[in-house]
Amino acid sequence: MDASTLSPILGLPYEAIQYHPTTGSTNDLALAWLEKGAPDIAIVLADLQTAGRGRLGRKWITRPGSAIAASLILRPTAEERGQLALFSPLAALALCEVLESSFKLAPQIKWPNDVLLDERKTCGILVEASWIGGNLAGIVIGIGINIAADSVPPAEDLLFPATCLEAHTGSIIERFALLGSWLEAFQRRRPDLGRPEFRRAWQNRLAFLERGVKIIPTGSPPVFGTIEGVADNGNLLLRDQQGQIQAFQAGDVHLRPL
Ligand code: BT5
Repeated sequence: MDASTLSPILGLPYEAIQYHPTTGSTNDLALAWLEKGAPDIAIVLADLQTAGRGRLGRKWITRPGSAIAASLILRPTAEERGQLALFSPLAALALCEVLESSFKLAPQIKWPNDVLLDERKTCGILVEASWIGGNLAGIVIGIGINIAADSVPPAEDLLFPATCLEAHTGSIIERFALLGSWLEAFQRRRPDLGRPEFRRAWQNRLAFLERGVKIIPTGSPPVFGTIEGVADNGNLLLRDQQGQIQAFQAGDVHLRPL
């Protein structure tokens, strides 16, 4: 695979694509490329990651030939800069829309941004920003999607149950074509960032809505409650056991269904 073969599949000029058979983390390569002047909507892909990252220092496992590991570089507009926290749910929403329209699946988004099928994780997203002298140079949206059975790590490596797309479609998925569809859906949805229709589309797919969950803020005792939805700014709204609505920001909490 190379950038010129991927160019028509992804709908991007080949100068905006880097493909690596093996790398540590595509997010690292994308952050480096961003600092060297990569354009808005440039992408780094790898077949195998040896040091894939999750959030809060966790690991993401990408096995060769069976998954998507990609990092999309964005240079947010002035308006988008006020809504950076919404880019990861935007990426999740775009994937849900592709899975619904192309494969008739019913994916859900585990707040803030994991994509689940039958309550098992099939996609993880890690957004990182690059700041130069106090100014935002851009952001990188890292997305890992489990496609074929080999991509699913053994249960002992997981904090939450995992699955892959082909376990639910029953047919083989062309992974680069799927990535192209995701890019298209992402760009179609991008102008909706922060608008009411974006929040509605996200909330309509929210996993564990109106169900009991445990929220574990880093360094604080867990909070039990029922998921009420998401706020316009992306915070999770939880009705606690006293009936009060509490808002949680992504990044410093874990969510577990009861
Ligand atoms: C995430 O973190 O889910 C973000 C994953 C982002 C991965 C992409 S791949 C391309 C780009 N380059 C990178 O280096 N990263 C991005 P988090 O919510 O913290 O979940 C991490 C947890 O998911 C781990 O602790 C495991 O329990 C679990 N996990 C690891 N690999 C998995 C996999 N392939 N499928 C499902 N779960 C996995």
